[in-house]
Amino acid sequence: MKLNTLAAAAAVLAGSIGVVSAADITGKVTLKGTPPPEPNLAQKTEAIKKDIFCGKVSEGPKNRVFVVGQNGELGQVVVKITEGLSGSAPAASEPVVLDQKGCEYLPYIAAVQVGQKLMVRNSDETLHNVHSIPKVAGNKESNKAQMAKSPDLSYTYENAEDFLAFKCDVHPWMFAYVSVVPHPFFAVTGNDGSFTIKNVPDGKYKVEAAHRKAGKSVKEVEVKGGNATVSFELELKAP
Ligand SMILES: [Cu+2]
Repeated sequence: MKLNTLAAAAAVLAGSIGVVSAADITGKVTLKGTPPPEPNLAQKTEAIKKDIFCGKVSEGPKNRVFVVGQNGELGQVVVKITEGLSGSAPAASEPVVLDQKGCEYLPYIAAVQVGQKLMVRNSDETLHNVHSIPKVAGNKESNKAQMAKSPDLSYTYENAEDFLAFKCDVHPWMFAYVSVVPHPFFAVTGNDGSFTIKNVPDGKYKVEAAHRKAGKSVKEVEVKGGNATVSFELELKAP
């Protein structure tokens, strides 16, 4: 039996993905069009100023929805494989951390695998109230007060869901969104629009880039014995 046949057989036996040969899918997401300003900026600024703690530590509301570079580089885009994978891979043991700092959720957009731990932290010297509001059946809603210096809250989700909402019931401007992905092959773009999906086994895939307000784009990518690159351009429709 040839070596590669052996490896393939081992992969089938293990019933897992990522065994044979793996490489990274890297790329960049850009935005076409001018992003709208953050909604209700004046009201948010007013609300933050009124809060005894947040008024001191917050830098004020920023445009959290659109993080766009000079050449349209788009941050906070969830990039994931949507077709072409077979088998399953266990969730990473390393948790994803969603922090509350300066009376904002950091990051604004995150992603976890189904079954992977999401830890919500309170780094502020004030009370936050973490309220998660899933839309997909089977993912549980949760509403918990989190005092300053109290332990992280831990969450796992059973089903895939795009942009599962987290809000703070004490501070109405605080939101974050967490995409739950059924496998480990996903990434969130940085402020420079770039992403890396690590250790993808050889194969032909569909890869989706999804922004909460700028829509989605899907591209075909082949990984064959080395790293692959793919870029996306999301376009804002005129309002
Ligand atoms: Cu809060």
